Amino acid sequence: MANSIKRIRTLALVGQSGCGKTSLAEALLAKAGAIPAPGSVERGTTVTDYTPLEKQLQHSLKLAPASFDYQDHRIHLLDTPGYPDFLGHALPALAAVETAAIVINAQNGIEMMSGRFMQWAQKRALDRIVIVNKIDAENVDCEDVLERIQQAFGKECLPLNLPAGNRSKVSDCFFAPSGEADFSSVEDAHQKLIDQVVEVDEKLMEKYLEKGEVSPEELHEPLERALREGHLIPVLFASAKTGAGIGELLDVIIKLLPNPAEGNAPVYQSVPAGGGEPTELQAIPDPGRHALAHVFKIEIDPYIGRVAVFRVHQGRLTPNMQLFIGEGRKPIKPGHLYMLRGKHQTEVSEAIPGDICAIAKIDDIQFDHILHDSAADAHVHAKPLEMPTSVFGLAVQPKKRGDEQKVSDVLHKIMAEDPCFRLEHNAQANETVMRGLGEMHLRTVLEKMSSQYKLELETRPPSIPFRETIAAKAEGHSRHKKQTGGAGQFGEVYLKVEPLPRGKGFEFVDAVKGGAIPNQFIPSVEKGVRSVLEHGYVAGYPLQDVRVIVYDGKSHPVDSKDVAFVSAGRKAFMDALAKARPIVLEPIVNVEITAPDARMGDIAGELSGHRAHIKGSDTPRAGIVQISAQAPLAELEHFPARLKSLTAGHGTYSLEFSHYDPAPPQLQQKLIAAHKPQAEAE
Ligand SMILES: Nc1nc2c(ncn2[C@@H]2O[C@H](COP(=O)(O)OP(=O)(O)O)[C@@H](O)[C@H]2O)c(=O)[nH]1
Ligand SMILES: [Mg+2]
Repeated sequence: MANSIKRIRTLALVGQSGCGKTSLAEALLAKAGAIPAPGSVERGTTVTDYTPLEKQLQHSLKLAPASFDYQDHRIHLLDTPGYPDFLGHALPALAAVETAAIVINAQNGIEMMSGRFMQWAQKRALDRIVIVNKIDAENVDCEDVLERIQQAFGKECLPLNLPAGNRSKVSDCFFAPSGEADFSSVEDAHQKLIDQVVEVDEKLMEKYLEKGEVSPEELHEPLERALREGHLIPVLFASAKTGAGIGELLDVIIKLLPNPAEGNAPVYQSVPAGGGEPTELQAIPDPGRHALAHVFKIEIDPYIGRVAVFRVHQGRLTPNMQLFIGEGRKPIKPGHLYMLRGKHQTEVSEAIPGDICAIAKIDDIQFDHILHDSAADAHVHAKPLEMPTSVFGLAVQPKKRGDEQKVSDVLHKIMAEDPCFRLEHNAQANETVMRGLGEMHLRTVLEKMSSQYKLELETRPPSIPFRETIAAKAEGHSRHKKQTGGAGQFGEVYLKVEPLPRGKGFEFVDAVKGGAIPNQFIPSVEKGVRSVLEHGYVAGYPLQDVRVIVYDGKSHPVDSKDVAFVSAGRKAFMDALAKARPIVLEPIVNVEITAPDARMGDIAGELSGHRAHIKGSDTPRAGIVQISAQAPLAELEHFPARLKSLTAGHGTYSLEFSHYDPAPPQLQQKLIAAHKPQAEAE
């Protein structure tokens, strides 16, 4: 058992689907003796693809920790899904580890997700290694793959070992560089590694230049620094299938990869109680301090209930301590702490910095929560995980009447597990919309509903989330006066409206001088103004990117009341909107398409027929084209079906919200006209 943080290693396996992450996890677990033999993705016998749906679909759908011991070290390995649709389950892994291992499929070379994970890991200042897997496969050219890696990710990508014996094993280039290699030479690769590492340490560099060699001990600290600074990105060759390079990979993990004290410490933020700018806060990997742990995964198992998986960054967690959940004041007692290996749980007596563990059955713990043991840390938050926006939507409705509550419960469970899955209720259209990253994401949710919970849903494209804004400045005025027998109502408001830059939302400015509207009525005016926002002015859509400046008005010593100013505020705002050239905005999305390159022309034609604008295309590998485009979401309703038929099912795509743009005049008129009869009926 590793009782010291120096003997802990944390590592996330990330990369394109199918590159072999789950199989690598099997190979590592088996080599370390944690399981008797590697399981197989095809047979559904792997440790990390343990859910029924993963076994059925034969690919990973969620993040899965696999913790195991190897030579007196504890390794916390995180397996992640590789499809862009499941990024909500993959990106959180990067918040829990010192090292990101970007896995590359030797058959395919660099794929779309390889590059994206490389960037995300760099942004979070993680140490990075590249694992080239499947070196055993037919027609693999490892030399070419290495060249492509260096072209794409830089010359700091240097091999720590090289394929040998016609790709049946690997030869070490760092510790004992003496073997043969299929290409290049072990000595040459060794030289390049040392040259690269000593560059970060001037003194060592001098010594090296003088004496021509340095000892492995002297290299340790500079190597850690080179990894931390991204000055060295080791490349390792392996085959999860034959086991080539797996023992070597384990050795590199314990000998060279950083322990939790050696990586770049994660950045937390302390957000002041009343709101305001957060201050940065460095967690200190010391078991003697206050405890800080970050919940990066929630899983709701139909039998076990809620399991919260966290990474300890500071202090020590024990089963019987009092823990606070984020800003909550009510302490909890974990009761049991578990270390996970897929669905297998092992009870442990403590968790120290670097450990990845779980607590079960505490329903208040949510994704991204901080667990801590000091009221002083109530305002500590994790540095935000930048997640892609979920724009792909489906309006859903249970097939069976009476299932509404059950469906809603299950959808909320799925939402608790997946930060990229959202539910919206569109009151205008009276529809429940689920939103995700792509078609596959939502189809998987539907399959899970059906297979695990026996709930069937009807789906249709959702209404498009149009918005309204104004295109000009204008003034508005309203006087609310009522004299009905006894007490009267009086309030008068003058205001101006101005367009704000796109995406700025709404601003209310109180510029009233000399108490023309008494202070206590300003919130009423604001309430009246805000009451217009939800349903907009011309077409019934939420209004945004508008500033309202209330600058004058009148009150009455007896008759002025809240209701009078709410009403005057609302009407003055409507008066201004009528003159401020109100327009409808439509959502524009980034579309990334991967398809056989022979279909490029058809896809481009399909896109430009729908007001899309093609930004670029790329050929990541022979026969495959990647197209980036921007398109109005309103035009993409039939795109999934079209792409499927154009590519015989081989095309994939993902959507990402970009921005709002004014809708073209014809569409504006259509939407306004569709709203009119309703408005008149009100
Ligand atoms: N030939 C060969 N096939 C592999 C290797 N590793 C994984 N595979 C196969 O590649 C496919 C995808 O593997 P999987 O581990 O699910 O990839 P993941 O999506 O990255 O988790 C499966 O059919 C595996 O059996 C390998 O080293 N060599
Ligand atoms: Mg997998």
